[in-house]
Amino acid sequence: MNQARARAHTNIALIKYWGKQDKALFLPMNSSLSLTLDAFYTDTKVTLLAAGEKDAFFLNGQAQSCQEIEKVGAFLDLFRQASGNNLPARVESLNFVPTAAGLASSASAYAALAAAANLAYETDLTDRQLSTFARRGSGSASRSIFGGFVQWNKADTSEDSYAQAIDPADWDLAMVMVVVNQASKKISSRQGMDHTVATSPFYPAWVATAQEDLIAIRQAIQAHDFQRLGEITEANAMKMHATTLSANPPFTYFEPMSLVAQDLVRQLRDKGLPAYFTMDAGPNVKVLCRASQVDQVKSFMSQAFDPQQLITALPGPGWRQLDESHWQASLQSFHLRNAL
Ligand code: 2P0
Repeated sequence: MNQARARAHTNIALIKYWGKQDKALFLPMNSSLSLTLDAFYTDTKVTLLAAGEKDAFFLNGQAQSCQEIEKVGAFLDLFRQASGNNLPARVESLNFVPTAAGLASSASAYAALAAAANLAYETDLTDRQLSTFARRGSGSASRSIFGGFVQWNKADTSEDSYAQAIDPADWDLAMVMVVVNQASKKISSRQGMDHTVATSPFYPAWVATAQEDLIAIRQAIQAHDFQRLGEITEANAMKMHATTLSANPPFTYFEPMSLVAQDLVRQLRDKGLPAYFTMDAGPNVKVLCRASQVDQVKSFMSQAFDPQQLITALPGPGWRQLDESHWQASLQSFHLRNAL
């Protein structure tokens, strides 16, 4: 029986992926760059079934709907085609991305599924190829194959649009998630980016300048220049959000408390503490700061946010294989966490 398990961590983009040039292949309009985080991850087990059985999908111990099984099945088809092994599979996933964190889990979910499927179907992909497969589930999943700072390249062909590790990010960095609202977003990132590409007159400027931002942030990372890293991160996020405000009809992911969090981060800087924010397709604010200053950042943000709304994450690793004893430990800790 072919069976494999893998873990992949989530990531937050500092240079955002925002818009697709090919929706079917998930080819992005611009290259992006992210930081993989240690605190949030997905563990996935893929077990090949006998011919004639049907794909099955369990998320957090719950059997999923036909629609979800079809989505996972379509993703597994990539591995079935590549391996020539057409057997169906049972997929079990445990999401250690707490709902309370209000973070999307599609990046870690598809990266873990791709990594486990690659082992179970014996596709023998390199990590670079694996990132192109993960991308076909969700664009940002391409980046979760790797740890630290990761770049995902824009390209015109599927095999060339891969992610690659840039820097292990082992230099006094952290992210504090400010959970403004944990409800799921009204406009998904997929809908939001498509609508923006189609209607915002600012969109061409986004594409043109994202490349400049990418080059500049690569230099800041290489020089371990935290201030530049933060400035580029914050400006790039605001530029992405400006394209939503200029879409037709316009929309925004900002909520009143998102603006409060942004303002507190600016005040921190005015006080001489380097901290910068970014936001994705939702209202939560992620504060990039020095790991050694997390306590000060949290204490300052606690003027407006409860302690449980402030979650710390450090740079995290790329995907890794889990053995059955790890999987069992993972199941136990999942149930323990949810029993509390
Ligand atoms: C990012 N986001 O670079 C950007 C910034 C949200 C805002 O990647 O349609 O779930 O599945 O490729 O990867 C979230 O979008 O979108 C995302 P699909 P995905 O992190």
